[in-house]
Parts: sequence; structure tokens; C-alpha cells
Amino acid sequence: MSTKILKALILGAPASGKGTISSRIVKRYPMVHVSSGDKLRDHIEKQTKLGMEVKKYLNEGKLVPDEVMIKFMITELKNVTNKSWLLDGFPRTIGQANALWKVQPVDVVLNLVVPFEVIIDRVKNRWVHLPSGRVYNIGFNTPKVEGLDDITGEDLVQRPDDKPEAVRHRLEIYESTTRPVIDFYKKKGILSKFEGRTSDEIWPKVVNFLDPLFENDIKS
Ligand code: G5P
Ligand code: MG
Repeated sequence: MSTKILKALILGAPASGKGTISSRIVKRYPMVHVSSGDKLRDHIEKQTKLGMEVKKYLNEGKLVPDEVMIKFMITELKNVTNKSWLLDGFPRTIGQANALWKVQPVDVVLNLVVPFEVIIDRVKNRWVHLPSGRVYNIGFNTPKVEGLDDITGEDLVQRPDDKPEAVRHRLEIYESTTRPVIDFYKKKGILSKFEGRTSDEIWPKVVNFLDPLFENDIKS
């Protein structure tokens, strides 16, 4: 058993590898991965009321308004009881960071730093399995059968917001809106930076950081 429940965030520009690193983290440590983007895409796929409301924002690479996001994500987090969690994609604005801090102060923040030119190249080759959020990248983690999810055999799709103009927009928003969130956690003294051009380069640094926090609770 862990000595305590760890509340962690993973931050980083669009396509910096948050989803990729998070899936490795939850394989190795007893944590629940809560990705705002995966959850929103699932709502869009299922055509729920929330899904219909947020679809246009995601497709254009714009942020969903704070009031919608805060209510949604804080409810999602309440469903994770007695387990360490890893939040991915939320908070993304100072308003969201303040709202989260009031209800759930976090313990550690992992900030992934990948050069923008690497990111722009990467998104062209990304394919996702919408129901699970599993991501593939041709040449990096290519699916066993082209266009199909390895586990379920269901179709993979490309994200509408991976179109070059939407990616550019997402990177601009990241610079202007999410950068202050990084400073917010830096000031709290809980931000750790993990730098690299590939997820394989970043991963051992994450392991070095998290292993001591989980001690006897490492799964693989
Ligand atoms: P998301 O879903 O949070 P982003 O833009 O923050 O979207 P994204 O695109 O999901 O982040 P990621 O999770 O950081 O990227 O990266 P990833 O999926 O693991 O990796 C990207 C690609 O690179 C994959 O194909 C992967 O296989 C590949 N890859 C990884 N490592 C390597 C490597 O080393 N080499 C190579 N070659 N490839 C690699 O948010 C989406 C939208 O939802 C809304 C917004 O509209 C947002 O734009 N939203 C919110 N709006 C407001 N507030 C919030 N809090 C919101 N959260 C979501
Ligand atoms: Mg992601």
C-alpha cells in the first residue's frame, strides 16, 4: 500500500507526449489517469449533451470555456476515491488552476518540455482509438494493423484538431494561456521539468522522479 495518495498533474504543449507518458505511468504506478481531452472526445463520440456543446471548440483547437471545464473535471475527480490520480490536460488556464487548488491542492506537477518543431512533425502521424484514448504514431508506435486498434480491432481516426491550422492555434493558446499555469505551480514550488525530443528520452527522467514517491508500490 502507498503511504499516501498522490495527486499529480502532467503539463505540456499539445502533442508533447502527455498521453504517452501517462499511459506508461499508470502501468508502473498505482494511479488513475484522468485526461480531460480523452473524456471530452468520448462525450463527442457518444453525442451526449456535453459532447454537442464542446465539439466546435475541440475541432477548431480552441479552449472549452472555464465554467464548463471546471464543473466537468471537478465532478470527474470526485469519482476517483482513495486512489492516486494523474490529471492530464486540466488545468489549462489560471482560472482552472485556482478552482482546482481550492478543492484539491495537488502534490506534484510534471512539466514536459518538447521543442515545437518536433511537435508539429509528430501530429501529422497521430492516430487515435476514440473509446479508449489509445494513441499511435506511425513510425513510433505503429498499430499492428494499419488503421485498427491493437486491442479491440476497432477503427482508428485522426483528430480534427490535428489539422495544421488547428495545431498552430493550439500551440498559440498554449503559449498565451497555459504558460501562466506553469508559473502558478512554479511559485508553489511543486513543478518539475522533464525535457527531451522523444518520449523515450523523457521517460527515464520521470521514473527517477516518481520511483522514490512510490517506493514498494511499483508494478513494473
Ligand atoms: P487534449 O486532448 O488535452 P492536447 O492538445 O493538450 O490535447 P494532446 O494532443 O492530447 O494534447 P499529448 O497527450 O501531449 O497531446 O501527446 P500524445 O497524444 O501522447 O502524443 C502526441 C503524438 O505523438 C501521438 O501520436 C504519440 O503516439 C506521438 N508520440 C509521443 N511520443 C513520441 C516520440 O517520442 N516520437 C514520436 N515520433 N511520436 C511520439 O485537448 C484537446 C482539446 O480539448 C479541449 C480543448 O479544445 C483542447 O484543444 N480541452 C480543454 N479546453 C479547456 N480547458 C481544458 N482543461 C481542456 N482540456 C481539453
Ligand atoms: Mg493527450
